[in-house]
Amino acid sequence: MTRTIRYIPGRGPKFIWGPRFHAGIQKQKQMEDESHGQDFSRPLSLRSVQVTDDFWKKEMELVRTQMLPYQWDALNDRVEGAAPSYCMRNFKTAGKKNLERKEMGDAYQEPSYTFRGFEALPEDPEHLEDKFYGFVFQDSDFYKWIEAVGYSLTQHPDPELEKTADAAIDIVCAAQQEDGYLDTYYILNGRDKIFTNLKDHHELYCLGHLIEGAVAYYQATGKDKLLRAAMGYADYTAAHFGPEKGKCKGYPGHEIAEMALVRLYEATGNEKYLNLGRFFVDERGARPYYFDKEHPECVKNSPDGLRYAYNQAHIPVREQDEAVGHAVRAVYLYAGMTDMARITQDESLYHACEKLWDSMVERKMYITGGIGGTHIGEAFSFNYDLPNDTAYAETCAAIGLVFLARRMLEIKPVSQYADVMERALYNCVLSGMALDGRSFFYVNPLEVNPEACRMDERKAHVKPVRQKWFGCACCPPNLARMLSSISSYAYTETEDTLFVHLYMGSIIKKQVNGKELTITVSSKLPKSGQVGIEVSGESVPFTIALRIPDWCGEGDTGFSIKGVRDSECTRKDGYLYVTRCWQPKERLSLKFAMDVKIMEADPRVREDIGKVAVTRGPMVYCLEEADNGTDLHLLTLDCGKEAETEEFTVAGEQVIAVVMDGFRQQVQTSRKGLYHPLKTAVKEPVKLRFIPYYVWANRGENEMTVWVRQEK
Ligand code: FUB
Ligand code: ZN
Repeated sequence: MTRTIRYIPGRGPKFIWGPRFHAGIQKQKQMEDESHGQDFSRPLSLRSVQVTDDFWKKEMELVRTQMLPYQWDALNDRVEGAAPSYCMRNFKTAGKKNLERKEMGDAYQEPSYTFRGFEALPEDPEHLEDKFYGFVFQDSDFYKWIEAVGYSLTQHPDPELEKTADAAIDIVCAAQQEDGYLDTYYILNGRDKIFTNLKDHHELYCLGHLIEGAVAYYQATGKDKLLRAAMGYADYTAAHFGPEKGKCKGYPGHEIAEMALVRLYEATGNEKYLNLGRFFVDERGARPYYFDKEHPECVKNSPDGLRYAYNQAHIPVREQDEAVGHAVRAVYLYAGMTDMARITQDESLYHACEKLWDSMVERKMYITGGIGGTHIGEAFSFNYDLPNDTAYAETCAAIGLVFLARRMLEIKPVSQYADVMERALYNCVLSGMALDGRSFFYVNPLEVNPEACRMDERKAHVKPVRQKWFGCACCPPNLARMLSSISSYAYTETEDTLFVHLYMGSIIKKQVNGKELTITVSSKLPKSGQVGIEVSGESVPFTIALRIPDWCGEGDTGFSIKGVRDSECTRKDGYLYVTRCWQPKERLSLKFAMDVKIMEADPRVREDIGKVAVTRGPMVYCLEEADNGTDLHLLTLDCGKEAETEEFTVAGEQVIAVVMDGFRQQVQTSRKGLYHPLKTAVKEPVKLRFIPYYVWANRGENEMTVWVRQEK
């Protein structure tokens, strides 16, 4: 029998800053040891979750079998027809120079700094010199790749891949300088100018990615060579930056070091790293602006208060309440702020994160979970400015939004964070790669006319087909690390509670009061909304907190659960907390309604007025030319008619398509001239076939649109 639970509000985990609020780090550390996990949940370690899910396991296998080998080739410039990376080449060249320095001793001539532009390309690609090539942050592509390798190895040991990774780590470590410094752009172009252009160059960004990759690889394999390299570079950086007299008061122009340093602190217990991360967070936006010293030209060209908004450094972070500037930088910063708020119990920092979150998701986010409305500066635009055909919606920005959402959930489990996380994952993030894992989108538009991409410079950033690689290849390895660690976004835990944020088939090991439990989750998402949960192991009371997704609707028809008593359930902030002494073989069955929903945007989104989008469960749908013919702008959707769903195959991927009635306006070629007195349009009834957004552009170049005009 299916029954709906009576929910008792007000239960669930405490969310208190409590006496720990504002405690110094020393004190906080001690308190954390005493009560860590009581208030805040943490992601499950990848080792304790085995993903079995039909949908997500397939993505993880795609990373392992296709993306990692393919990307390794790309990093070594071995993909025919793809933009060269030069990433591993730069490390090798830096290692070679290191060796020469050792052999030559005092006779070695250090290069004095020469600027080589963001994308230093060889004059003669056939004969490369021992120089740095590519974007200044090219090192980070390897760091993201090794991070993905680490995650993948925890789920699927692969001695061959590990051997390749170990050899690659040797190459990278050979490039490290004796003092710990490690950034091939400056090692090869001249170390005399290191840390002199924090605003635009990416030494601290590369440090952040090095840390993330090194910790992941260490946690996967127990091998600490890269971790020691990362600590060496972090130590070097900590000796250079900080509040102490005589130290540099700069901070990263492109954020990520903030969250990485928290991670390094958590992995090593060394507070030096936490202090450095906190310094970077606290110093950002302080007056006088640090970047003014580096860039006097900026002082003349833009007013105080707007200056450095691109880098989120226009005002101190605790005063920021609008998401501005470069979207990836922004969400990486906010994720780091959230980590820092959690670990240092900093309530004012957390409240800034809440405001920035609201600014993004209520006024600046696409329905696909994409962020960044303008390609100018790869940035957030003003409120409600969400153009579909010139969208930026960079893959990395959606990934960063997922980072932030999970961190907000750790502090306070409120389902809206998971709703957005899920929206971004199933839509904008997955659209960033082809179904075969071998080509990628950097920009994820919601409307594409391939001719416009070719003919109109304003849309030149929008590609109608995915690319094999990019000179600036931040997105592809970011996808690899996100997908191979997907379970750490699905679940977080406190000592006695398992939070299920995303429904994903998995086998989870969890310790409760020293007893090991196995929780088995089965899920049919995104095809249908059936979920099953079983617990086995010793009988011990604990809580499973189940997110009730925003898309399923309320009441009996939206969500039902079998296998629990009312008295075992409470509901808070969009989660159903089921607390009981779980008996072996007891099964919880959940059913979330997955009706097709016709969505409209807030009328302040000018681009979408009069238009609708089709969604089903977490999936956003789109029309593609391959199914609906050309000139998609001539189509209207009859929203009054029932939607049908059917199994459909797109380039080998089984999906649920939505079929609805609509019309195609006829072009009256007999009418001369561009403009005419208004006449009732001539329309022909048509069936519209919508496919999930993430599978678009897998059948060659063609038109696509998410938003479709509503039939009057
Ligand atoms: O600057 C490093 C990365 O390159 C950014 O995160 C992306 O937006 C791209 O510009
Ligand atoms: Zn990117």
